[in-house]
Amino acid sequence: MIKFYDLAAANEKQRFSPYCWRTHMALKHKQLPFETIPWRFSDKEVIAFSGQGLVPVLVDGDKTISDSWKIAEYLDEAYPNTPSLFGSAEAKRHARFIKHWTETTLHPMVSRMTVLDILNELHEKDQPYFRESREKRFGKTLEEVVSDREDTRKKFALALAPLRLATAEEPFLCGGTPGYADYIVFAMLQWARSSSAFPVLLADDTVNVWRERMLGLFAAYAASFPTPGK
Ligand SMILES: N[C@@H](CCC(=O)N[C@@H](CS)C(=O)NCC(=O)O)C(=O)O
Repeated sequence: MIKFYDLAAANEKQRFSPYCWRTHMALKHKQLPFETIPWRFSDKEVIAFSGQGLVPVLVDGDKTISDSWKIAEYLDEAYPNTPSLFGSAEAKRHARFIKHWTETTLHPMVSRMTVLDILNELHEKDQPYFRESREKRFGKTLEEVVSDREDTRKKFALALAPLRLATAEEPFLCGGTPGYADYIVFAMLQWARSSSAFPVLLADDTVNVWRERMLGLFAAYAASFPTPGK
């Protein structure tokens, strides 16, 4: 059976990596049975066999694949008879644009709203590494990073305009049914939902309608995972 190493909080069932959430959704979309192996930041040696230090890492028989985009490509190539993640070559290029938009514009804002909450959800063995590496990245303390998160949320709402407009026109970014572009953006919101009680979306934002649609996919798969305090 396919296995993948998936970032876990102190609560082993709480999974919060935006990249791993892409892989969760991709595997459900491909209708493939799989198991996840909970992994923590300090378990670097456990995934050393993959030749790098980030999750997700997918193991399918004798194949090991790291990087969420490469995993999605692998799944479509290795399992052509289940629903395609990308669809056409053109659609795949559009998904690539969505990936870049998500990682360069949206991820930094979510991080600036939730990074201190993430720290508090982590297993204690991960906390010193997380604080040190993220404070180095931001050049300030995590408390300082989140101090203006109300303002960040306003900027985030503006940045989400393309998603808001597209999902008002059609149920999913990929049209009538979801595809990998949807999973990329949804995984970013699932990262926030799984690691922080701070509502990164305002209650009246219509992006919530699409998010709920995504949470309901595959027998409410993503909704079934624990969130902070639950
Ligand atoms: N480009 C990679 C990025 C994966 C990545 O950054 N994963 C994070 C978890 S969200 C990680 O493993 N971080 C380990 C660390 O920071 O030490 C992908 O798309 O899979």
